[in-house]
Amino acid sequence: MLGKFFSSRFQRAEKVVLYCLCTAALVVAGFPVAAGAQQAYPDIAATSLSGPGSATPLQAISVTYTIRNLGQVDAGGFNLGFYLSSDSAITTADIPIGTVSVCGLPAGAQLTVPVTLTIPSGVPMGTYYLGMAADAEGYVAESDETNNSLAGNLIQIVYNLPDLVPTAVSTTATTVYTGENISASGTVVNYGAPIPCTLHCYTDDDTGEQVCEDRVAFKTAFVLSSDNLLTGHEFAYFYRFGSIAYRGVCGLGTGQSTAVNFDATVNPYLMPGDYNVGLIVDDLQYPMVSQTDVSNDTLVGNNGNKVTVIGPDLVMVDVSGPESARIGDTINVSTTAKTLAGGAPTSDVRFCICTNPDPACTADFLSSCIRCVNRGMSLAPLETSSTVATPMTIWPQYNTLPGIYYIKAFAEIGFMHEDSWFSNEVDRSNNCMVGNQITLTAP
Ligand SMILES: [Ca+2]
Ligand SMILES: [Ca+2]
Ligand SMILES: [Ca+2]
Repeated sequence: MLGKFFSSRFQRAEKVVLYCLCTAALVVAGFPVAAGAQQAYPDIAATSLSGPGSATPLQAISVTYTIRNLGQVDAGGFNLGFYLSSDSAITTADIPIGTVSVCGLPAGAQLTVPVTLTIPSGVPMGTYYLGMAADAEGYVAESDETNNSLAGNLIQIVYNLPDLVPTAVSTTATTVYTGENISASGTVVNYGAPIPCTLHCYTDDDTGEQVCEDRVAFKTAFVLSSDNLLTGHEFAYFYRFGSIAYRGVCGLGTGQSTAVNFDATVNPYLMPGDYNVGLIVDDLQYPMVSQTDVSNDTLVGNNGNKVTVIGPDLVMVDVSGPESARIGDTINVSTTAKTLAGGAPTSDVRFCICTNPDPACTADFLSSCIRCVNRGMSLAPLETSSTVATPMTIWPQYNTLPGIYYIKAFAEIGFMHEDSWFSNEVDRSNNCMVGNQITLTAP
């Protein structure tokens, strides 16, 4: 009995064999059914089962079995399930490895047809009973329900390589802002061959002493995913923009599990929306461990609960500079901005001297400007204000005339990726500000 954990765990790995065996395929055997017996019900009985003595995960195995109808009444359709069990009592809580649908079994008939089953990945290394159970769902009312399951020969599940499987991932966070921290935890199991933990030793440049630390055998990664499919995409995305949380693991023995805890920063450029939490073992693109199965390296968890990510909204609060300057002078201008929602650690501020005082934050806000400089600005999530001051030279450009100008500032959050501009800001209409007038005089 391996319990419900394994039963649900292997549900997706179960290879359901759906073909129907009808009367033409039956071998009606001459075993005796007592004449005049009073059985008014069918009686399906599992009478023999055999398969190979060993197998590896994902291997197809050939299994031979016999079921009989010992009753005097024909049995209707039912399912025949095959299992791996740690003991000789075969139940549906064991690890399912396949199902055969049987259309029906006439009274006195027996069915002997070899079936090919696939050992699912993630079955812990070890020795199991090959098992079968007929009509576990109880479609057929029988005179004897106790003879429907049978343990066959022992089968050893062997691994030549490790098989890492994420088995849990969750967070208590329900809403997070971009740039904010999110904690999560997960569990990783190695069902396959052991991964040894080795030491990495080096000489500390500062102290000259030898330092030894655990060598990372593989990495685990916590991700937020907009869908249920964790692919290399998320991994590459977080790699590139640096907000994935990794956790290195030194080694993991056969059947061992390890907890991995993450303190992650939500990518400041993540698009607002609802996300699933996901756990990835090893690196999907640059794996550190050779495994028997990499198709089970990802898990979407949190019991279906999503995390709502709220994007940034940068708001200009102030912009100012001197009220007069000579063309060619260096002046100092400054601006203050804050975020009303998520963080914006790397926004860009553009300071300009412009002729048009129009404050409307539209595409041509800066079109009348004679001189601009860009500066980076960092903003933490929520209500944090940050001031950036920068010197700016009013170069005597050929068309710069003395007169009245306006100091303007425009900030934006986003990034360039493959020649396209991406911004996750909720509202960009409040990113512009017109400051004081500045009177420029001839150089
Ligand atoms: Ca029976
Ligand atoms: Ca794996
Ligand atoms: Ca904004």
